[in-house]
Amino acid sequence: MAKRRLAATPVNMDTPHIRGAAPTCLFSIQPYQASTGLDRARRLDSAYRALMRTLDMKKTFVLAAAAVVLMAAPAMAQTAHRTATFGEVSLSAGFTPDPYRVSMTAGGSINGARLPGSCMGNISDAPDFEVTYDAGGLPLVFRTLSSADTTLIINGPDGRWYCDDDSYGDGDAMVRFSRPQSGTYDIWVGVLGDSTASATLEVTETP
Ligand SMILES: [Ca+2]
Repeated sequence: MAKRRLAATPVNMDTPHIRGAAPTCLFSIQPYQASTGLDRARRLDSAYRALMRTLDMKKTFVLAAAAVVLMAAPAMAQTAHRTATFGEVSLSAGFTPDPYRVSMTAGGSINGARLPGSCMGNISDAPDFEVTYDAGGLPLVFRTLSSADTTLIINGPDGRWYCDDDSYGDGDAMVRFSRPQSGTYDIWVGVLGDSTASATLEVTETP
């Protein structure tokens, strides 16, 4: 009679027979779970150590890659992605006030003639200024104002170099983009004769 009741009600947890069986059942499961937990902990620890080793390798690789870039930088010079010394601005077509003016100490110890095209003037490694421009139907013009003989060296959104010496008169430079592209313009204001000079960069859409 008792055997039949047990066999007939195996899923009823309130049945005294099942409650009585529970400790045996738990006893057989607990060591297994403890063992699985330990194994899992060991596996996790092992995986963690492997991950740390991988990260260390990657860190070493990244540091090595960075060292190569640092070594390459002086030879390339004028790397347009470097942070501009005198700041950056985002301008959209029709911006005000126009002209947008930036005061700076122009020039540097690098001869701009090393760049492609007819660039000239002493410049720095990092750009002097960076303009991110959202183009419309207007031209985009960069020009310098200085008592010194200044030049302009610009790396456009197309990656090309645009240079000028005296187009704005009195030794000042001007580069005009009739149909400017949207994107980043990295600008160096060069100096002829001296290594550095006080200068103002003007960004304007007025021809
Ligand atoms: Ca000039």
